[in-house]
Amino acid sequence: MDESLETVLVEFDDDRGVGTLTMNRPDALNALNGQLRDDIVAGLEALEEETEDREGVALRAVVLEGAGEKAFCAGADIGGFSDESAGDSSARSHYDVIRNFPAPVIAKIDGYCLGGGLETALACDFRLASEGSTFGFPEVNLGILPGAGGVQYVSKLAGPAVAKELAMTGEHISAERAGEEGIVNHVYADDEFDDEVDAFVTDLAGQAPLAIQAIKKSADMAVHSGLEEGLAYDRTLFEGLLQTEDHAEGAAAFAEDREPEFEGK
Ligand code: CO8
Repeated sequence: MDESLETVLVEFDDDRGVGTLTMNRPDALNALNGQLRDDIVAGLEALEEETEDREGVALRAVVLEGAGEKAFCAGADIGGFSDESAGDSSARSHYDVIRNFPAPVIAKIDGYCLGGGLETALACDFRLASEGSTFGFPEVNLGILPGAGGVQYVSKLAGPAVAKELAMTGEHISAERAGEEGIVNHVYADDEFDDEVDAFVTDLAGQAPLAIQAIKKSADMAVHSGLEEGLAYDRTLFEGLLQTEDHAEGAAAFAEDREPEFEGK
């Protein structure tokens, strides 16, 4: 599969079951206009459609990246977001679609990751950054706050003091600092970035897919539930996974001292 939407390139790697969406407005540092937001949703739907008729879980992970050398995404398109946001409230937001997507979504961040771009990365399951990347919430300079939950997310990941510092000053922070604060999972040297991300994604895509889906749900549940409710939810997920062929395969592979081959069944 190799599909081009107006502002997003969509690829699917059959061997690993890995989809890649490339936000493709490099001249505007991949700023989010309405078209790009719609195309991210359409790209994720296209990956699901491409893989849904295959047996088991064929789509194991999705990488979201930005085209060009300078940015993952420089936030909402400043030229148009005041007009667009008003009429847009009933559309499924790309943030929600990423959050609820069954396969894990990995933000591959190489360059500026600002405003709505950082919120897009925060909606993903993982954030992997090159060391030259920078992060920030410049919304305050426009007299607004991050409108898609950025302060909430950073408060949970790094604490309210860091969230306030980022959102109230509008200053950019380095990838190293973002890593120290837990806003990104890993920071890699620029010249090793592609290989390291590839290795991370390949490992993730090789894990038992139904377990990965359940873990995504469990971790997201933990963010908005009490412990008792979360533990009960995990027990239900666990009992379901015990019945899967992937679990039988994992146990057999362990007993036979070989690598498991998971099919998502
Ligand atoms: N929107 C539109 N165009 C942009 C954006 C943007 N956010 N960022 C950069 N560009 C364009 C520039 O206008 C420029 O275009 P051109 O070449 O035609 O002049 C091109 O990208 C390259 O940018 P620069 O020349 O400025 O590159 P620099 O390396 O000098 O600077 C920066 C890079 C620091 C990233 C700088 O471009 C900048 O500060 N950009 C604005 C960043 C910003 O403020 N983003 C936040 C926007 S607000 C937001 O995201 C709110 C989300 C709320 C969601 C609400 C939903 C309802």
